[in-house]
Amino acid sequence: MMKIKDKIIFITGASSGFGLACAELFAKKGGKLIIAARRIERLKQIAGTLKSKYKTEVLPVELDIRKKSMVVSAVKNLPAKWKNIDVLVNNAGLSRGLDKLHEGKFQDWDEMIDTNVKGLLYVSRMVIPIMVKRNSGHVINIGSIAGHEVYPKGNVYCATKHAVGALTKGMRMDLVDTDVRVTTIDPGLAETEFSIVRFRGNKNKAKDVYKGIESLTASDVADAVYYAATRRLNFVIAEMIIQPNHQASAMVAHKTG
Ligand code: NDP
Ligand code: 8X3
Repeated sequence: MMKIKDKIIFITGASSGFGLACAELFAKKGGKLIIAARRIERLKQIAGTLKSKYKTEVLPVELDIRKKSMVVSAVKNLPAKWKNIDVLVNNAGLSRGLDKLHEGKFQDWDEMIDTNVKGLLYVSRMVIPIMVKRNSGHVINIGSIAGHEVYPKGNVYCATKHAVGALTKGMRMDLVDTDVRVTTIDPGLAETEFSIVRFRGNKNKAKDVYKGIESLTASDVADAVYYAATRRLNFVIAEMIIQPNHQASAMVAHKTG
Protein backbone atom coordinates (compact mmCIF):
# COMPACT_ATOMS: atom_id res chain seq x y z
CA MET A 1 0.00 0.00 0.00
CA MET A 2 1.18 3.51 -0.79
CA LYS A 3 0.75 5.68 2.29
CA ILE A 4 -0.66 9.17 1.80
CA LYS A 5 0.59 10.55 5.11
CA ASP A 6 3.04 13.41 4.42
CA LYS A 7 2.84 12.89 0.65
CA ILE A 8 2.43 16.02 -1.46
CA ILE A 9 -0.79 15.95 -3.44
CA PHE A 10 -1.41 18.59 -6.13
CA ILE A 11 -5.09 18.86 -7.04
CA THR A 12 -6.32 21.13 -9.83
CA GLY A 13 -9.92 22.31 -9.67
CA ALA A 14 -10.04 21.90 -5.89
CA SER A 15 -12.52 24.74 -5.31
CA SER A 16 -15.55 22.54 -6.06
CA GLY A 17 -16.91 19.08 -6.84
CA PHE A 18 -14.50 16.17 -7.28
CA GLY A 19 -11.39 18.24 -6.61
CA LEU A 20 -12.76 19.53 -3.33
CA ALA A 21 -13.83 16.02 -2.28
CA CYS A 22 -10.34 14.72 -3.13
CA ALA A 23 -8.80 17.51 -1.06
CA GLU A 24 -10.98 16.57 1.90
CA LEU A 25 -10.16 12.85 1.67
CA PHE A 26 -6.43 13.25 1.09
CA ALA A 27 -6.22 15.80 3.94
CA LYS A 28 -8.04 13.36 6.21
CA LYS A 29 -5.41 10.75 5.37
CA GLY A 30 -2.58 13.12 6.31
CA GLY A 31 -1.53 14.26 2.83
CA LYS A 32 -0.02 17.71 2.31
CA LEU A 33 -2.14 19.48 -0.26
CA ILE A 34 -1.51 21.98 -2.99
CA ILE A 35 -5.00 23.06 -4.02
CA ALA A 36 -5.35 25.04 -7.24
CA ALA A 37 -8.20 26.79 -9.07
CA ARG A 38 -9.19 30.27 -10.20
CA ARG A 39 -11.44 31.12 -7.25
CA ILE A 40 -8.71 31.84 -4.72
CA GLU A 41 -11.03 33.11 -2.00
CA ARG A 42 -12.82 29.76 -1.97
CA LEU A 43 -9.50 27.95 -1.89
CA LYS A 44 -8.27 30.00 1.07
CA GLN A 45 -11.43 29.18 2.96
CA ILE A 46 -11.10 25.48 2.10
CA ALA A 47 -7.44 25.50 3.13
CA GLY A 48 -8.34 27.05 6.49
CA THR A 49 -11.04 24.46 7.14
CA LEU A 50 -8.91 21.47 6.14
CA LYS A 51 -5.90 22.66 8.12
CA SER A 52 -7.83 23.05 11.32
CA LYS A 53 -9.93 19.91 10.83
CA TYR A 54 -7.14 17.52 9.87
CA LYS A 55 -4.01 19.24 11.24
CA THR A 56 -2.27 18.99 7.90
CA GLU A 57 -0.59 21.50 5.60
CA VAL A 58 -2.54 23.02 2.72
CA LEU A 59 -1.22 25.50 0.14
CA PRO A 60 -3.87 27.34 -1.90
CA VAL A 61 -2.67 28.44 -5.35
CA GLU A 62 -4.58 30.75 -7.66
CA LEU A 63 -4.31 29.14 -11.07
CA ASP A 64 -6.05 29.35 -14.42
CA ILE A 65 -4.76 26.24 -16.16
CA ARG A 66 -5.61 27.75 -19.55
CA LYS A 67 -2.83 30.29 -19.03
CA LYS A 68 0.46 28.69 -19.98
CA SER A 69 2.67 31.29 -18.29
CA MET A 70 0.61 31.14 -15.10
CA VAL A 71 0.99 27.36 -14.96
CA VAL A 72 4.72 27.58 -15.61
CA SER A 73 5.31 30.14 -12.88
CA ALA A 74 2.93 28.49 -10.39
CA VAL A 75 4.88 25.24 -10.52
CA LYS A 76 8.33 26.87 -10.80
CA ASN A 77 7.62 29.17 -7.85
CA LEU A 78 6.39 26.51 -5.47
CA PRO A 79 8.23 26.88 -2.16
CA ALA A 80 11.07 24.31 -1.90
CA LYS A 81 9.24 22.12 0.60
CA TRP A 82 6.27 21.82 -1.76
CA LYS A 83 8.19 20.97 -4.92
CA ASN A 84 8.39 17.20 -4.65
CA ILE A 85 4.87 16.44 -5.81
CA ASP A 86 3.93 12.79 -5.21
CA VAL A 87 0.43 12.74 -6.69
CA LEU A 88 -0.98 15.05 -9.37
CA VAL A 89 -4.76 14.97 -9.70
CA ASN A 90 -5.51 16.56 -13.08
CA ASN A 91 -9.13 17.27 -12.28
CA ALA A 92 -9.87 20.86 -13.36
CA GLY A 93 -12.24 20.82 -16.29
CA LEU A 94 -15.60 21.91 -17.54
CA SER A 95 -18.30 21.58 -20.13
CA ARG A 96 -19.96 24.50 -21.84
CA GLY A 97 -23.28 24.22 -23.65
CA LEU A 98 -25.11 21.32 -25.19
CA ASP A 99 -25.56 22.21 -28.85
CA LYS A 100 -25.47 20.46 -32.17
CA LEU A 101 -21.96 20.76 -33.51
CA HIS A 102 -23.03 22.89 -36.48
CA GLU A 103 -24.78 25.26 -34.08
CA GLY A 104 -22.05 25.30 -31.42
CA LYS A 105 -20.47 28.43 -30.02
CA PHE A 106 -16.78 29.09 -30.72
CA GLN A 107 -16.30 30.49 -27.22
CA ASP A 108 -17.67 27.30 -25.62
CA TRP A 109 -15.35 25.16 -27.74
CA ASP A 110 -12.34 27.30 -26.90
CA GLU A 111 -13.06 27.15 -23.18
CA MET A 112 -13.45 23.36 -23.16
CA ILE A 113 -10.44 22.63 -25.34
CA ASP A 114 -8.24 25.20 -23.57
CA THR A 115 -9.14 23.84 -20.14
CA ASN A 116 -9.70 20.10 -20.51
CA VAL A 117 -6.96 19.42 -23.04
CA LYS A 118 -4.40 22.23 -23.18
CA GLY A 119 -4.64 23.10 -19.47
CA LEU A 120 -4.17 19.47 -18.47
CA LEU A 121 -1.19 19.31 -20.80
CA TYR A 122 0.45 22.46 -19.39
CA VAL A 123 0.14 21.23 -15.81
CA SER A 124 1.40 17.77 -16.75
CA ARG A 125 4.34 19.19 -18.69
CA MET A 126 5.44 21.13 -15.61
CA VAL A 127 4.84 18.47 -12.96
CA ILE A 128 5.82 15.19 -14.62
CA PRO A 129 9.53 16.14 -15.03
CA ILE A 130 9.70 16.61 -11.24
CA MET A 131 8.38 13.05 -10.85
CA VAL A 132 10.72 11.65 -13.49
CA LYS A 133 13.70 13.26 -11.78
CA ARG A 134 12.78 11.54 -8.51
CA ASN A 135 11.65 8.39 -10.34
CA SER A 136 8.50 8.49 -8.25
CA GLY A 137 4.98 9.84 -8.54
CA HIS A 138 1.47 9.27 -9.77
CA VAL A 139 -0.57 11.23 -12.30
CA ILE A 140 -4.31 10.74 -11.93
CA ASN A 141 -6.34 12.27 -14.73
CA ILE A 142 -10.06 12.79 -14.41
CA GLY A 143 -11.58 11.69 -17.70
CA SER A 144 -15.24 10.75 -18.10
CA ILE A 145 -17.54 8.19 -19.62
CA ALA A 146 -17.67 10.94 -22.25
CA GLY A 147 -14.14 9.80 -23.07
CA HIS A 148 -15.49 6.38 -24.03
CA GLU A 149 -18.76 7.36 -25.66
CA VAL A 150 -20.23 10.30 -27.53
CA TYR A 151 -23.75 11.54 -26.85
CA PRO A 152 -25.89 13.88 -28.97
CA LYS A 153 -24.83 17.52 -28.58
CA GLY A 154 -21.88 16.41 -26.42
CA ASN A 155 -19.56 16.61 -29.46
CA VAL A 156 -16.74 18.89 -28.29
CA TYR A 157 -16.92 18.03 -24.58
CA CYS A 158 -16.77 14.33 -25.49
CA ALA A 159 -13.85 15.02 -27.83
CA THR A 160 -11.92 16.70 -25.00
CA LYS A 161 -12.51 13.71 -22.73
CA HIS A 162 -11.48 11.31 -25.50
CA ALA A 163 -8.32 13.42 -25.68
CA VAL A 164 -7.78 12.95 -21.94
CA GLY A 165 -8.01 9.19 -22.53
CA ALA A 166 -5.45 9.36 -25.33
CA LEU A 167 -3.12 11.59 -23.34
CA THR A 168 -3.33 9.22 -20.39
CA LYS A 169 -2.28 6.31 -22.60
CA GLY A 170 0.48 8.43 -24.13
CA MET A 171 1.79 9.45 -20.72
CA ARG A 172 1.85 5.84 -19.56
CA MET A 173 3.84 4.80 -22.63
CA ASP A 174 6.31 7.64 -22.28
CA LEU A 175 6.81 6.86 -18.58
CA VAL A 176 7.01 3.09 -18.98
CA ASP A 177 10.71 3.04 -18.09
CA THR A 178 10.11 4.94 -14.85
CA ASP A 179 8.32 4.25 -11.57
CA VAL A 180 5.84 7.05 -12.27
CA ARG A 181 2.29 5.72 -12.51
CA VAL A 182 -0.57 7.02 -14.66
CA THR A 183 -4.29 6.51 -14.10
CA THR A 184 -7.53 7.84 -15.49
CA ILE A 185 -10.70 7.83 -13.41
CA ASP A 186 -13.75 8.13 -15.67
CA PRO A 187 -16.99 8.97 -13.88
CA GLY A 188 -20.52 8.94 -15.22
CA LEU A 189 -23.37 11.02 -13.85
CA ALA A 190 -22.24 12.90 -10.75
CA GLU A 191 -23.90 15.92 -9.23
CA THR A 192 -21.46 18.78 -8.68
CA GLU A 193 -21.31 22.30 -10.12
CA PHE A 194 -20.58 20.65 -13.50
CA SER A 195 -24.04 21.17 -15.04
CA ILE A 196 -24.44 24.63 -13.51
CA VAL A 197 -21.23 25.57 -15.32
CA ARG A 198 -22.35 23.81 -18.51
CA PHE A 199 -25.59 25.82 -18.52
CA ARG A 200 -23.89 29.05 -17.41
CA GLY A 201 -25.60 29.35 -14.05
CA ASN A 202 -29.07 28.05 -15.01
CA LYS A 203 -29.65 25.98 -11.86
CA ASN A 204 -33.05 24.64 -12.92
CA LYS A 205 -31.67 23.27 -16.17
CA ALA A 206 -28.73 21.81 -14.25
CA LYS A 207 -31.03 20.15 -11.68
CA ASP A 208 -32.98 18.45 -14.49
CA VAL A 209 -29.89 16.47 -15.49
CA TYR A 210 -29.98 14.59 -12.18
CA LYS A 211 -33.77 14.35 -11.82
CA GLY A 212 -35.17 10.86 -11.20
CA ILE A 213 -31.81 9.18 -10.68
CA GLU A 214 -29.45 9.03 -7.75
CA SER A 215 -26.19 10.20 -9.23
CA LEU A 216 -22.67 9.56 -7.97
CA THR A 217 -21.37 11.96 -5.36
CA ALA A 218 -18.11 13.85 -5.47
CA SER A 219 -16.92 11.77 -2.56
CA ASP A 220 -17.51 8.55 -4.59
CA VAL A 221 -15.10 9.92 -7.15
CA ALA A 222 -12.61 10.91 -4.44
CA ASP A 223 -12.79 7.32 -3.13
CA ALA A 224 -11.84 6.02 -6.58
CA VAL A 225 -8.94 8.47 -6.85
CA TYR A 226 -7.76 7.53 -3.37
CA TYR A 227 -8.02 3.82 -4.16
CA ALA A 228 -5.84 4.25 -7.25
CA ALA A 229 -3.32 6.39 -5.37
CA THR A 230 -2.89 3.94 -2.52
CA ARG A 231 -2.22 0.70 -4.45
CA ARG A 232 1.25 -0.77 -4.06
CA LEU A 233 3.74 0.53 -6.60
CA ASN A 234 3.44 -2.44 -8.95
CA PHE A 235 -0.37 -2.25 -9.07
CA VAL A 236 -1.57 0.38 -11.50
CA ILE A 237 -5.21 1.24 -12.06
CA ALA A 238 -4.87 2.17 -15.73
CA GLU A 239 -8.47 3.29 -16.08
CA MET A 240 -11.57 3.02 -13.98
CA ILE A 241 -15.09 3.78 -15.21
CA ILE A 242 -17.53 4.50 -12.39
CA GLN A 243 -21.25 5.04 -12.76
CA PRO A 244 -24.32 5.08 -10.53
CA ASN A 245 -26.21 1.80 -10.47
CA HIS A 246 -29.06 3.01 -12.66
CA GLN A 247 -26.82 4.38 -15.38
CA ALA A 248 -25.74 1.80 -17.96
CA SER A 249 -23.98 4.15 -20.37
CA ALA A 250 -23.77 7.86 -21.14
CA MET A 251 -27.06 7.51 -23.02
CA VAL A 252 -28.90 4.87 -21.02
CA ALA A 253 -30.09 5.67 -17.52
CA HIS A 254 -33.18 4.52 -15.68
CA LYS A 255 -34.89 7.64 -14.44
CA THR A 256 -38.05 7.74 -12.36
CA GLY A 257 -40.39 10.59 -11.53
P1 NDP B 1 -17.14 21.39 -10.81
O1 NDP B 1 -17.65 22.45 -11.72
O2 NDP B 1 -17.83 21.19 -9.51
O3 NDP B 1 -15.57 21.62 -10.54
C1 NDP B 1 -14.69 21.98 -11.56
C2 NDP B 1 -13.41 22.51 -10.96
O4 NDP B 1 -12.52 22.84 -12.04
C3 NDP B 1 -13.62 23.76 -10.14
O5 NDP B 1 -12.84 23.68 -8.98
C4 NDP B 1 -13.09 24.87 -11.04
O6 NDP B 1 -12.52 25.89 -10.24
C5 NDP B 1 -12.00 24.13 -11.80
N1 NDP B 1 -11.63 24.78 -13.04
C6 NDP B 1 -12.40 25.00 -14.13
N2 NDP B 1 -11.71 25.70 -15.05
C7 NDP B 1 -10.49 25.92 -14.53
C8 NDP B 1 -9.34 26.60 -14.99
N3 NDP B 1 -9.30 27.20 -16.19
N4 NDP B 1 -8.24 26.63 -14.21
C9 NDP B 1 -8.26 26.05 -12.99
N5 NDP B 1 -9.32 25.40 -12.49
C10 NDP B 1 -10.42 25.34 -13.26
O7 NDP B 1 -17.18 20.05 -11.67
P2 NDP B 1 -16.71 18.53 -11.34
O8 NDP B 1 -16.12 18.42 -10.02
O9 NDP B 1 -17.86 17.67 -11.70
O10 NDP B 1 -15.63 18.37 -12.49
C11 NDP B 1 -14.30 17.96 -12.24
C12 NDP B 1 -13.80 17.17 -13.43
O11 NDP B 1 -14.59 15.99 -13.58
C13 NDP B 1 -13.89 17.88 -14.77
O12 NDP B 1 -12.71 17.58 -15.51
C14 NDP B 1 -15.12 17.25 -15.44
O13 NDP B 1 -15.03 17.31 -16.83
C15 NDP B 1 -15.01 15.84 -14.92
N6 NDP B 1 -16.23 15.03 -14.91
C16 NDP B 1 -17.38 15.47 -14.30
C17 NDP B 1 -18.48 14.61 -14.27
C18 NDP B 1 -19.77 15.02 -13.65
O14 NDP B 1 -20.82 14.45 -14.01
N7 NDP B 1 -19.79 15.94 -12.70
C19 NDP B 1 -18.42 13.25 -14.80
C20 NDP B 1 -17.17 12.92 -15.42
C21 NDP B 1 -16.12 13.77 -15.44
P3 NDP B 1 -12.58 27.48 -10.53
O15 NDP B 1 -13.87 27.76 -11.22
O16 NDP B 1 -12.46 28.06 -9.17
O17 NDP B 1 -11.38 27.73 -11.37
C1 8X3 C 1 -19.48 14.39 -17.41
C2 8X3 C 1 -20.46 13.28 -17.57
O1 8X3 C 1 -22.24 12.31 -19.12
O2 8X3 C 1 -22.22 14.71 -18.84
O3 8X3 C 1 -18.24 14.09 -17.95
O4 8X3 C 1 -20.55 13.63 -20.12
S1 8X3 C 1 -21.39 13.50 -18.97
